[in-house]
Amino acid sequence: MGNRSKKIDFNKKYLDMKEIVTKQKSLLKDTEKLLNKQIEMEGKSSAYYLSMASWCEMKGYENSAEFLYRHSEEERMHMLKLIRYVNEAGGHALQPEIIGIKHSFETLREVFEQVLDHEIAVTISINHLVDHCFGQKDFATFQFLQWYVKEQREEETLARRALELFDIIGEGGIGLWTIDQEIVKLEGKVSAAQSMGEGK
Ligand code: OFO
Repeated sequence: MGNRSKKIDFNKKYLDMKEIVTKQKSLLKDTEKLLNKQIEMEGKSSAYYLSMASWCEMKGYENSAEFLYRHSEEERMHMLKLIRYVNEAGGHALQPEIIGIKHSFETLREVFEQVLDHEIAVTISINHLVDHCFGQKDFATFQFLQWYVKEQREEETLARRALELFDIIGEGGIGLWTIDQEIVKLEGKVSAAQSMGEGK
């Protein structure tokens, strides 16, 4: 057999194989749809935090800006992780269209109030997805999502701690400057506290 016909033979086998794999697709349509909605939500989180980071940087809140730039990157990673999972499970992950991102904020406190509101909305969405997968006996996706359940617990706590700083320190005098200094230290403290709670 010449090289060319070997190549054709291989291509044919590969196409047949793809068909077999597609028939064995494990993801239900409803689950795929919900996962795509979650992809959109993570993409929006990334864009929200990027916009907030830029506002903070422009206003001179450098540490808050760093904190939010980093979180924007993390949310993008959450989105990519979901995209790869959906495609590996035989579905089609869709690049979300992101519009309507807010660019201006009244105060630094408003930024962190919105971070907390947004993280609570993400947790509700993840819980709904987990509940759906359990109901459908899709235990593979259920297990995959446990990472997000844990991540949300940490992110919600982090957002709460950030907001508490405004009440504890106060915004008058050098208060805002101090809050901006303290915000970056929170991450280490929250993850250490959670590791201790998990007995690590
Ligand atoms: Fe904090 O949103 Fe991702 O998971």
